[in-house]
Order: sequence, then C-alpha cells, then structure tokens
Amino acid sequence: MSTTGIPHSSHWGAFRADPTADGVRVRAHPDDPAPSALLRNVAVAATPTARVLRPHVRRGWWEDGPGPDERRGRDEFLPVEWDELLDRVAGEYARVLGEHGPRAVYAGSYGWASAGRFHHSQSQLHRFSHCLGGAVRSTWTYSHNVGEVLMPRVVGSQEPLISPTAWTSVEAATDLVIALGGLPAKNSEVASGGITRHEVAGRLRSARARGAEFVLVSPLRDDLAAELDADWFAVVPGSDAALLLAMCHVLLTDGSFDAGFLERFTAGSEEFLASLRGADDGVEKTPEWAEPLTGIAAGRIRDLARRAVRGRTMITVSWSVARTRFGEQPLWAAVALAAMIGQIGLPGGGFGHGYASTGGVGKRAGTYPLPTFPQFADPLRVRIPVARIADALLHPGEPYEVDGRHETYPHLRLVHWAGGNPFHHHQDLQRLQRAFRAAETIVVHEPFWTSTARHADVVFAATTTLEREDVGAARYDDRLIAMGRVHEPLGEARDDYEVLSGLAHRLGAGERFTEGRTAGEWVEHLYEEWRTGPAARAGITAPPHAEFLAAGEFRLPPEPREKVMFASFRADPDRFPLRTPSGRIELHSETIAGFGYDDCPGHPVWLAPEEQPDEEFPLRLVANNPATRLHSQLDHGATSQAGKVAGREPVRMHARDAAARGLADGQVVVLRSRRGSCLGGLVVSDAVREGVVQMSTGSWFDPVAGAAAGVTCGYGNVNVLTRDVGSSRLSQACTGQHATVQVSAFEGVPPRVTIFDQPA
Ligand code: PGD
Repeated sequence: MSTTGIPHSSHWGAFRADPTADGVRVRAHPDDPAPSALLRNVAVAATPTARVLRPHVRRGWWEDGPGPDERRGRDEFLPVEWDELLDRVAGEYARVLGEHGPRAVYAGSYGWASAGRFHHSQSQLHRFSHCLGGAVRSTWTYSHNVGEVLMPRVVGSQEPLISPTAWTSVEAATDLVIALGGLPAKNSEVASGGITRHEVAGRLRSARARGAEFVLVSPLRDDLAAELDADWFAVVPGSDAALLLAMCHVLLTDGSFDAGFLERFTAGSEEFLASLRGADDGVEKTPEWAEPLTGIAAGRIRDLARRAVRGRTMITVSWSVARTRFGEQPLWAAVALAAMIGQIGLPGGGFGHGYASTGGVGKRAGTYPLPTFPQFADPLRVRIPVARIADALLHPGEPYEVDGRHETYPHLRLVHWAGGNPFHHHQDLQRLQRAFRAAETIVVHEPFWTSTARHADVVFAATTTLEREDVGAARYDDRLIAMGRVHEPLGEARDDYEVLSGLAHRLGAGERFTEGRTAGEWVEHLYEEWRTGPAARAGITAPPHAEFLAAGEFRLPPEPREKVMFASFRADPDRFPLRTPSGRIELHSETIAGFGYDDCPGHPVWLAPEEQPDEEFPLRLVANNPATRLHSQLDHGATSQAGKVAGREPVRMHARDAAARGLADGQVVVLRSRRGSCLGGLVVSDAVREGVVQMSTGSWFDPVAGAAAGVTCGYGNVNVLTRDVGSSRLSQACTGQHATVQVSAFEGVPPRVTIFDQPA
C-alpha cells in the first residue's frame, strides 16, 4: 500500500486521504483494480456544507416539552450547548423509561452508517440501550428482508444471500448465467463495512472471455455491463415469478428436468409440479400464459428454459427483485427452477440471491472472525420488522402477523436514531411524516442535515469517519484497515460514542457503557482482543496494534477453501441435511402453508401486485439503488451532483413514452403517484423498457422546495411516490422497488433546492 496519506475506508472502498487547506484529497487503495467513482463524494464531508456543526433542538420541543406534534419537520431549530441538551435528553429518557418502560423506546435505528468496527452507530446505540434495560429494535433489513425470512424456511439458512457459491466458481465453471435483476456494476461497488478490491466486473469479464453466456432479465438494459453481450429479456417489472414458473413448466412438459434431484434433495415437488399443471387455480403455467404478464414472447421463454438445461447454469436473483410486493415468489420460484435443473451443489451451478447486489456477495466465504464491539445481551428482545416502522408509530397496540406469528405493535414514544436516514429509505414519506409526528420525542445523531435530522426534535452533531480513528474490517473483505483521523471534527461535532457516554453517565449507566475507556482506547482494545483471542484461535498471526497502525493495514490469509453452496448436502443429504423440517429443499413448505397466508401460500405461485397501471398512473416505476452515491450518503458530493439533470434526480424514460407526453431530454418533469409527487430531470433512454420509468433512491427529501413547486419533494426523492406496504404477511419486507406513476412536464421556474442549506 502507498506509504503516504492516512489510511481510511468506506463502504465503497479503502483509500488514503490527505488533508488539504480546504478539505481533503482522496486516493483509491493501490490494490483496487476498479476503484469506485463514489470516492469522489468523500471530499465534501470535510466541508461545512450541509453539516450539523452544533447540537440543535426543535423550538416546539424545547419550549413546550415532548408530545405528538404537527410542527415536527416544519419548526425552527435552535443551536444549544452540549451539556444542556444532554441533560434534557437524559431527563426525557428517565421520564419515558420510568412511566412506560423500555417498550416505549425505539432504538432500532436501521441504516448503513459508516465503515469502522468501533464507531458503528447502530452497535453503539444498541449497547447503550442494552445498558438501560433494552429498547424495541428492528429485525431484518431493507436490503434483503424477503430472503432473510424465506430462505431459512426453504433451504434452512440464509446462505444464498450471505455466502452463495463463490464468484471464482462462476468464473471457472458456469456456461449460462440467468440474472434476474441483473448484476449491476453500480451495486457491486459497495459492500457494508468496507471493501479493498472491487473484483466483480473483472470476474464477469473473464467468465465471458471463457465462453460463459449471460441472460439479463430486467426492465433496465444497463443492469448488466454491455461488454457481457447479454441476451436482454426486458420483463415487465414485478413479473419474474411468472417467467420462472413458465420455464419450470417447459422443463416439466419436455421431461427434461432432473427427476432424480427432486426425489433425493427436495420435499414437496409433487405439490409444486401439480401447481404448474394448474392444480391450485386450473391454469397451466405455460409460456403462453406468462407472455402477457411478462411482456416476453412465449417462444423466447421456451428457448431460455431449454438453454438452461444444456450446460452448467447459475440463476441469480438480485435483492431488488424481492424488494417488491409478493417478493417471496420470484426468489422461491428461482430455487424451484434451479432444483428442476438439478445443479444445486455443483461448481458454477444452482442459484444465488444477491450476486452483485453488493460487492461482497460471492467474494469470499467470510469465515474468519473480525474485531467486534460488544453490545451485551438485549434484555427486552422486542423486535418489529424493519420496514414496518411507520405502522408501529401510527398504530400502537394493533395486531399484525409475520412469519407465522401474531404480534402487537408496541407504543413507541421515544425514537432514537443513529446512522440511518428513514426519510430516504422508507416508503411513502408523507405517511412517515405523520408517523414521526405521532411520537413524543425523536432524537437523531447525524453529521448532516438530512431530512431525518430535520424531522427530529433533538439533533446531535455527529462526526464523520474522517474525524475519528477506527479499525476497518468487513465480512467479505480480506483486509483490516487502520483507519486514521484525517482532520479535526468540524464545529462542535462529537462521536456517537461520546454522546452516548454522556447520556449513559447521566442515566447511571456510564461505567457499564464505557468500561472506563476512551474511544481511542476502545479501538486498540478491540484490535488486541481480536488479535490475541479469536484471530489467534483461527490460526491468524496478526501484528500488535502499534505495528498494525504503522503498516496501515493487515491482510488476512487466503480463505482455506473454495465455496460451492450446498456441496456437502449434495454429496450426502442424510449426513448433511438442510435445517428445514424435511432436511431437504422445500419446494412446498407445510410450515408456510400452515400459516394460511393468501399473500404467500405453501409453494411458489404467481400473484399479481394490487397496484397495476391505469389511466391515471399508467407507467411502472422502478425505484432502484443509485449509481452515483451509496443510498442517500453524500448526495451533495461531486459524483452525485454530476449525475443530476437540471439539478434534480434523473428520471429515465423510453423515447416513445416521452414523445407521447411531449417531453424532451433534460427537462424538469413532475412524477405523481397515489402517495405524492416530486420533481425530476428527464433522461430519454432506450435502456429502459417502454412503459417503465426509472428513478433511483437517495436524493434528499426537500419538502420546502416541494412546496414552492406545488409537489411533495422539489428535488427528487423517489420514496414520496412508493407504497408503504409489506411484501406479504410472511416477511413484511420493504416493497419500495416498484410503484405506478404518471410523468408530465413541470410548468414554471423550478425552485431552488434547499435541502443542503443550514435549517432556519
Ligand atoms: P443511508 O443513506 O446509507 O441509507 O437506507 P439507509 O438509511 O442505510 O443512511 C445512512 C445515514 O447514516 C446517512 O444519513 C449518514 O449521514 C449517516 N451516518 C453515516 N455515518 C454515521 C456516523 O458515524 N454516525 C451517525 N450518527 N450517522 C452516520 C438504505 C436502505 O434504503 C436500503 S439498505 C435499501 S437496500 C433500500 N432500497 C430501496 C429501494 O430499492 N427502493 C426504494 N424505493 N427504497 C429503498 N430504501 C432502502
């Protein structure tokens, strides 16, 4: 590694940083074969733009006290002294815990936060709340909630989304990759916790050079790199399950499926095959049946099914394909198709969930331990599905179902958030505003004036990673990075740890929370604990902390084995059964059938989402993850800003759809759905299927500019358009990927974007 500059890391890559007179200069890690353009967003974090420079309170809360408040998100903010504010928040904690107990506090605090094993905001907040008797937390993720719930029921673990067959195996052995949702380079640039080498694009390129063929199933052509020469199946968004079931039907009627594999390695194949024949609804799931649903000609579906049994085939389902209403179905149908092909457990064959959804999936088996900040056990153990936060705030005490359980939403009065941006990541943001207004107190730690910070009562000014030391490490990476402090904290910003220590001391839990260590002592302690404990036991000889700091990084030894998912199960399913009730891959699950959910029955089926295009909202929206930033992070950074069109989030649309509306490339447009409206900058593109528009998440929600333009968001946060409903009663997952919308010209002068200004 280069010996100049300060070693550092981020979710989009390791780098070296040099402080400059007006900020910071960032250089990619020299071993990274394909550094991410997102590194160019980092420099802005070292400037005061959009930074929370002092702790702030909302005037209404400060003067009138806690309680549901319609002014939340519109009120004035006052800068206050740290000690005064910490006293008030500690007092509020004492009130809520004393009067209502820990079930009244939400510290689920979902979000990607930043790289670094110690200063990881959620870990900090969880440890803090565990010291105080616990708090309600969230379970699962916005990324792959469907897989987290469904895969254990179908294949006994989350292996397909955490560590499927290694990329190296695909590179060497796969003849045909069928990529539902694609393998988008933009998503493979990021990996939670940090990444040193970006390898996905290179591995795909080398598989192609060897002769592997690629089929892209997506409404967006650039979900797979053009150099891979893919056959593009431009499906109707949300119709993947129909395509997959029709492919299964072809193998069934051709008699070309692997009956021996189904017999030996699966359970419930009779029910599943019968359902393809129409046992459930009298409808044969033929390619002709799927044609109008998917927009793909029956002949092409038939050909694809036949190609899939000709050689070694890998079926990949991106996490985004399941981030939809009834998102369980395409994932389960892909498992069923892979089972019928009969290559699960063979090198380069079978299926995976989330290849390229981040750069980590498929990268390495990730079996080594990492330095870990202890959080203590959660004394409360009350969880809500992560994407049901607005439901919980709006419907305290009401029942809901999830994964076979009947639960009740707790009454959440105090919401404490660090390291996440729900006003970016959640759906139907006007509903989320109503939900936030129903709480009694909202506390947010943020380095930036995001819309979440602006909807809080208390905003603790947080440091960025550049302002602190840490140890960078991630499950999918092979390095530990000695993240150095690049510059002093801007303004009065404090580490989350320092803020929580201040609160813990005031609430009588200071000793337990801090164990008497400063942040710097903790970072060294975590590293040394790891080095002399779990690392040594795993046979890793790591240098002492001082040497690690001097070297800037430590490289873990190569993983001991090449990973092929379910290889031992395939070798001997009785000795290595899956952790499902049958020990086999469940193509029909008696457990799920027993839940009696019509929105997720006992085997993969086709379910049409309730919201379909109509006269008022005739276009299908794909609200995917952005190419120019990670989620909403550093939206004011150089790469993100360079991607804007007319200063708004780009909206891509097919030329015929644009012409039908009299719209031209580059113009400001209005997108409307049943939930809200926003501005966007139009890009006319033949990479988008006709009848579809695509707008990425992550432009900060700007209701002020919105009011000036007569829309909900004047900048382009797509989540004002999406629907806040769970995938099904099984997973209750985020369904933000799709909605139906209309697009029209914006008349008048577009308002100035205000969301990066300091608040009033
Ligand atoms: P980020 O923008 O990463 O989004 O949602 P998530 O909330 O993770 O937010 C992280 C926040 O943490 C930022 O505001 C950042 O400033 C702050 N932060 C970073 N470091 C620190 C720190 O050290 N301390 C503190 N206090 N704060 C810090 C992402 C979520 O969005 C995800 S994972 C997915 S996959 C979803 N995808 C979609 C989708 O496909 N479609 C739609 N419509 N919506 C989605 N939302 C989901």
